[in-house]
Amino acid sequence: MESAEELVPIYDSLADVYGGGALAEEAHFRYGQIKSKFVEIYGCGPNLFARAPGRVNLIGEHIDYEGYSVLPMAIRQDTIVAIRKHESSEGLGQIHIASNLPDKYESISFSTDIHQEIDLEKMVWAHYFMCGYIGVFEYLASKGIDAHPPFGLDVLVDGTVPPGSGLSSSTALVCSSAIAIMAVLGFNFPKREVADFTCKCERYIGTQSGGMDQAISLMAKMGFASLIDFNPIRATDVSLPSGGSFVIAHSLAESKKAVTAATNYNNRVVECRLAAMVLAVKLGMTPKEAISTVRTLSDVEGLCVSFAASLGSSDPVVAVEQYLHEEPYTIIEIEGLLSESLTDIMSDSSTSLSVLAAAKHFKLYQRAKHVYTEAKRVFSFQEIVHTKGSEEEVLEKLGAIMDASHQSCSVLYECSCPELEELVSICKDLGAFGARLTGAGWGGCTVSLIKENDVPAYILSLKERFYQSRIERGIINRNDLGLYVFASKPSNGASIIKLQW
Ligand code: NG1
Repeated sequence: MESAEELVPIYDSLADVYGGGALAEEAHFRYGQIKSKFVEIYGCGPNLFARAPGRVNLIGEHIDYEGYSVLPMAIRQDTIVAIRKHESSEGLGQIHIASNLPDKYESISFSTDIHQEIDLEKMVWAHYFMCGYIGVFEYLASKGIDAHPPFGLDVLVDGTVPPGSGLSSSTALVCSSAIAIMAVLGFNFPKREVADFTCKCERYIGTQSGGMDQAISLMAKMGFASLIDFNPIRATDVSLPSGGSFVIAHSLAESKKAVTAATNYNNRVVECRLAAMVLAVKLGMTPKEAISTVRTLSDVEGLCVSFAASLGSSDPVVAVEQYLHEEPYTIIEIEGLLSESLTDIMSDSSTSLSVLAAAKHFKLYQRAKHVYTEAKRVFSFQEIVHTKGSEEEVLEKLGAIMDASHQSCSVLYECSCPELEELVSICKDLGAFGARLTGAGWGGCTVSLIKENDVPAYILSLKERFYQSRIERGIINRNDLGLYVFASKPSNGASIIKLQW
């Protein structure tokens, strides 16, 4: 169990972060290059580095924002932020942010105003850094710490988590930025609290995200996946099944979560909230009570389970099947059930109002059924990992849960896309025990479970069956294939790095 008060670790050796041998050497080379680039841009070296990993979610999709536990692991791909705080003699200055890929991610400057708002109309990549910046100062203020004046910063970002891949490149950037800012101001805080405030501040980008990505990025331990619980955030180590390996493969469809939030990600958050309120009313709450007390499906699980118990079951889905209908709900129907207009109910959230403006109807039955069944799959997965069956038997059972999760994401939650469907079906054809989309979906990656010894042959076949035609069509470069399909061991969580060169 992760200690609640464990601070973000500070390392002076890259072997502590990445493991020893060739991995540490490779990291040394990378950090050396970042430092040289920093000097080239800003004329002197950074004060420190911070890094935060991406993650792959093994099971538990689209349920973190409903308050349910999830089971991800950190991957070796990460984002590094090199940072220097301006001296007081340099005046209050500005925040200068550059990247290792200047052609794709242009340099940009922001004011040091700690109350500035993110301009959602003009999205730029460095807004994720600014989410972290605003988040740190809000957190400091909540603790009664006055960190004024906010000195200018020079920043260089180097990332290896593929963007729009469902591997949480956005969170790797927000978390590494927040930690770098915190550290360069001379602070360190418990990982759990950093996970909590980075989850809140990433929402300034316009998505109503749950807390899975920030929690695993901060609290991951090398060699383990984690069961992440919420309210309060907790991480429990989960050993992965022996003999199995998780292979991550990109569908090459980019998942633009922030841009499509009103119709995709935030739409699902709103649909779940509506489903929860309608269930609450059907199960006996007054509309007023439901509107003021119910936000998520976990808030009404108790009511659903009590209803199920009256029919001899303990499954909340029984209530969903009884009280929600499969045909999509119109706004008028839901307003009739809740006796209030949806725009009034959601008036405290501009991103929810954007969902209402974009939506024609709401699939409450399907979304609620996905959430309750997926929440159960997380615990079944964790239980099976800990059982003592034969290696093959354990992998088969885990694979079946992953397949069921994909089916539910695809059919009930509708967060898949043709490229993900094609890739999942190829993974299954090639003998994966299980294969599913991972992360938000609507593009991005799949994760599949296969025998460890079969990894090289499996990846080779995936290349032939899925990627070869895309290489021929010029969609990707053959030399970049390693970025799109790889097996990953669970890596370390975020850290502050102070190197003696
Ligand atoms: P990705 O795939 O990284 O965009 C998103 C959310 C998670 C979770 C998953 C779906 C963010 C930062 N992350 O992840 O909280 O809801 O989708 O399970 O929004």
